[in-house]
Amino acid sequence: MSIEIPAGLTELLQSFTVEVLRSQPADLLEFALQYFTDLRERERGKAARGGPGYERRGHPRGVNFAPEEPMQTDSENGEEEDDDDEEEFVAPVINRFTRRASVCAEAYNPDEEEDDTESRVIYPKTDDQRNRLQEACKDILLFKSLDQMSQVLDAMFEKPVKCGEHVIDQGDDGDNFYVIDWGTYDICVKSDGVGRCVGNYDNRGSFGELALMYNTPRAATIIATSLGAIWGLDRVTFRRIIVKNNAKKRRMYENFIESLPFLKSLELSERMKVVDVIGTRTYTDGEQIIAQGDGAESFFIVESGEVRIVMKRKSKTEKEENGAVEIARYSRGQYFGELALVTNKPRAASAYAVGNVKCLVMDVQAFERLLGPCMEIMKRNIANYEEQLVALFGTNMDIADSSA
Ligand code: 1OR
Ligand code: 1OR
Repeated sequence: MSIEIPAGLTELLQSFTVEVLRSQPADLLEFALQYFTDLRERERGKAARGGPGYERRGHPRGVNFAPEEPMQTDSENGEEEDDDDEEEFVAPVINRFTRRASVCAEAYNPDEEEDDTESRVIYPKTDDQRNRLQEACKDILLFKSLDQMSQVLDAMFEKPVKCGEHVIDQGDDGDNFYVIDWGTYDICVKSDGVGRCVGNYDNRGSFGELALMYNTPRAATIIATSLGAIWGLDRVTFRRIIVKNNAKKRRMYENFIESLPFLKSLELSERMKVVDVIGTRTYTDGEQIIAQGDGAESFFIVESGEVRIVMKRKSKTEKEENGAVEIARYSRGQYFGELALVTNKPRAASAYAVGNVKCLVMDVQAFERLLGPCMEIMKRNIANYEEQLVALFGTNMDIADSSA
């Protein structure tokens, strides 16, 4: 006598098991009760709304669990938005390398895009992978102040990279956003048929957000210059979480960014792109924000609080330091950390928080890509530094050598 396994049972139990392993509940029975109650509620809700995702797919709700594949629901099916539907449980599976049929420079309107209700991708991870992923993501500006960070981490998958591999090719459709775990990568841009390397990543950072944010072809080619590994985040999850968060950021920062005199050479749309790529960092009283002599990766705008800029000088003949001098103080709306990015030299001074400080932060690639039109204003200011340097330290040494 053979026992027939009811359709959907395996998937149902697998998705439940995955949620248990992911959530590690203290009370399994209570969790199971909640899980299946939620599931039933959602099924009823879907049925009441016409349930487009499921009917079209023609399979029972549940997970096609395969360790190598993500578990995901279809989010591009035109369902209603539902920001609060955080606990969606999973269903099958798209190929993460599936490319969009076409792209164009669509208007930026996340509210019309992928919804929240059916988009959960989960790549199971070992403890080691999760730790490495968390470390790699902790300074990623696009991930700052996200409510759904655990969903982002769940959805990321590891991808080993060979030296010489093109991780992204300029002109392609955007499939994934990438965070660097380790390895070095060149950024190459081709224009008028001539390709050139315009920058690089050294064991940290992220790339591949532009094509996903703006539905445009890839703007650059990213080539691994060593062995390495990266973490990918699929386009659908990226748009569902990051692009939606960007809409919130635009609402929060639009007026502030509009009010900044040093950005006034930018078009409105360019200023909004600045908002899209910034992250916020907070500091407590006395905390160091920048260390003189360090390599530079970021540019800062003070949102609240006060920042002290302090410079140590060593005389050219003696090796001792001449002591630290406070050279500037910045408050809301003022920027710092541009000098090292413009001159490609180490940080010329240190920056410390006075009281609690919140800064908007932009990475060097975004700074170079977006703030070109503001360079005149910044360079004029840098010329002022030179004059002040002479006045303060009685030297006309190159300002960017001040860490020497
Ligand atoms: P994407 O989805 O367009 C290529 O795929 C990625 O390269 C892009 O997202 C960015 O994440 C990353 N211009 C364009 N893309 C850049 C640049 C860049 N830097 C990094 N990416 N720059 C201007 C070049 C004229 C900045 C160079 C430092
Ligand atoms: P950074 O990337 O070199 C330190 O990191 C930042 O301190 C620097 O960019 C500027 O944004 C900021 N000379 C050099 N850097 C200064 C100065 C400065 N003031 C602020 N920064 N001078 C002060 C002029 C009032 C001249 C030196 C005496």
